[in-house]
Amino acid sequence: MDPRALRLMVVTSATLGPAHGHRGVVTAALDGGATAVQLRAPELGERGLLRLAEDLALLCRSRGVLFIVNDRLDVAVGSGADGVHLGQSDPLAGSRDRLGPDRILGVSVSDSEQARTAESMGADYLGVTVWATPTKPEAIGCGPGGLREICEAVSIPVVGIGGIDRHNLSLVFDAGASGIAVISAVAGASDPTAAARDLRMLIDQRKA
Ligand code: TZP
Repeated sequence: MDPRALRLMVVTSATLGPAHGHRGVVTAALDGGATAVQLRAPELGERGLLRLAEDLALLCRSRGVLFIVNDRLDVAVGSGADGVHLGQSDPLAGSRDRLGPDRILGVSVSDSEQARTAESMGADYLGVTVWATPTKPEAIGCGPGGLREICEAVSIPVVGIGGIDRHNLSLVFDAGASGIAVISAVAGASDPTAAARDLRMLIDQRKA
């Protein structure tokens, strides 16, 4: 896949900070120049999630921005999303077949071995927790050094996540990542559109 589509992935939260709601976060992300949006709504049941994902898939498509559903492969396929992001506890075997060849498969990994396995099972990109974050306390960060090892182990794009903001994003790109995924830095901002625009500008400056 084109790694440029992963430069700035905004992950939604309905509860963080000022709580703009999933749609509010997505609208702000699109207006602020996010290149990808990931719907992460563990609080929603199947029907509510599907309805929201259908709405957001159309919205993102109309703006030419990648739309990924977290965890729920069935919802990703049923809603017309561009892809799904799975964790290590989600069943990876068979996911590529169920998604079909055109949808994007993202997989969270925390070391080089998991990274190579995910790549061999058809992942299009990898997500790596770089720093510990209150947003997902159970996620263990591997630091910029661990991220670099993973980036060097695979040939698919890698996205850093976890505690990333305007002050530390350069360390993530220095380690070889193609992009960053953020929750607090956009969804938790008082002005999420301005926050996304700021991150996008900093990333583009680096990549120029
Ligand atoms: N996966 C690993 S860390 C994380 C997820 C979903 C949360 C990232 O949130 P934040 O607020 O950008 O640190």
